[in-house]
Amino acid sequence: MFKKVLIANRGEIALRVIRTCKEMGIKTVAVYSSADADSLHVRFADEAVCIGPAASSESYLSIPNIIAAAEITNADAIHPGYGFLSENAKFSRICAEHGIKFIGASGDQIDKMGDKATAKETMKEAGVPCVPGSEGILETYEDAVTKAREIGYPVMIKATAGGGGKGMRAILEQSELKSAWDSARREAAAAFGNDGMYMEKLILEPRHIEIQIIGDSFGKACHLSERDCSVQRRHQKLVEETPSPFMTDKLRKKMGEAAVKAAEYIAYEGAGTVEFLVDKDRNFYFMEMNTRIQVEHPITEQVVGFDLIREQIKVAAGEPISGKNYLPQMHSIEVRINAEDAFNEFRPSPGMITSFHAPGGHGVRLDTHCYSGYAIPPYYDSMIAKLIITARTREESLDKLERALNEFIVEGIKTTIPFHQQLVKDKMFREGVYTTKFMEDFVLENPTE
Ligand code: MV4
Repeated sequence: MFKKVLIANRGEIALRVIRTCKEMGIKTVAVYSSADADSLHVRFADEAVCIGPAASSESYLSIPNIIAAAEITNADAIHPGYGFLSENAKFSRICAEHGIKFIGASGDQIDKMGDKATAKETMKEAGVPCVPGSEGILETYEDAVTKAREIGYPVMIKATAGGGGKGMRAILEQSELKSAWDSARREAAAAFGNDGMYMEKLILEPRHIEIQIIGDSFGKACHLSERDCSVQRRHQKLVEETPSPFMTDKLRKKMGEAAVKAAEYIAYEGAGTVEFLVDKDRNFYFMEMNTRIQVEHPITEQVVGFDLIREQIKVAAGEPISGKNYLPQMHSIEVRINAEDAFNEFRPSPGMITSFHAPGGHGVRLDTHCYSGYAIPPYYDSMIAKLIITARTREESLDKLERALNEFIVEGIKTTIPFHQQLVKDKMFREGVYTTKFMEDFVLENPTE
């Protein structure tokens, strides 16, 4: 087992990893930017190294600075958390070259899944269901016209370097294709320096349902059931729950088997997520694979009963997995609390938290790095807490969520708590009949108007 793990991240996930390391008797090294000197991850780690100024590009994204911190402190592994360098193939390879275990995917696996057209081809080879569409990249606009006719409108074009909706366009009829093609390519070139595009049949009002998997260094993988992440706004997840209200035992078995097949085909090592689009008839299609621990991993931990960070560390250290799959024994829901003004387009609201009271009680877990007197820096993402509720049924979870939100006090900044308080009372949400289109139709009432 590792003796010392460096956590190449900040915020709640850095704390989350430190906690598990402590329970496992592993020493921890925090790294921090000058904007995070007062952060709890710095306080709670055994050692802390300042790796640069506030700008992420010169601190949390600086490979030389992080490797230097690991070498100085003699860390034998690096946990990257999510975001930042967690899906950076170059960083994974550089860690390996320095004899530091990267607790995550190999450079080759990250490369394979990071290029979406390649990922899709690989999954098709593995026998995982994919949306009908182009085989690989479309070379010219004329190729796109031909392919769209062949697939049949409506279609979607996607940037191969994309993800998170950038460089992606829905096209309902041929008259829209030219301008969509040009603007998506331009957007992809500017955002990723890669304007490669591929095409798929458009799935109307899909659900976003993902399967958590874990693979070991012996080529064996298992799944830990699904998370429904359909409640999103501009490709930012707001709420995740498991089991999905749309799931059936039969569909879970099929999607779970497909996700395990995907992982074993590439001999995936570590925790990963296979994302699927699910249509109204419960057909499911591979969308993307995330080669990292995700923000929403706690709901899975709550319903299967174990610590995913511990499992990540164990497989990274060469331990085998048990080999069986895990089904949800409870219901769990996570709401992301962001320092944002929900009544003003979810505009970021950084600044000093003057008062902070965490909700508690049975079935309530709060993963956060915040406290009264903590100043949220403006340089990083706006998530300040994850409220994770667990109960025997969805109904009990939602009642408990409503109760917990009502006792959650954050003063000094705007948060998305008021949004969640309205969401939890929404009829459609309560009934569990929501798709990725849900937030487009959701009307938030502004109590001050
Ligand atoms: C789609 C789709 C419909 N049909 N692909 C959005 C992010 C990117 N990773 C893939 N996305 C989509 N791909 C086909 N063929 C609809 C979406 C989509 C979406 C997917 C998951 C969650 C939220 C979404 C919001 C808008 C569009």
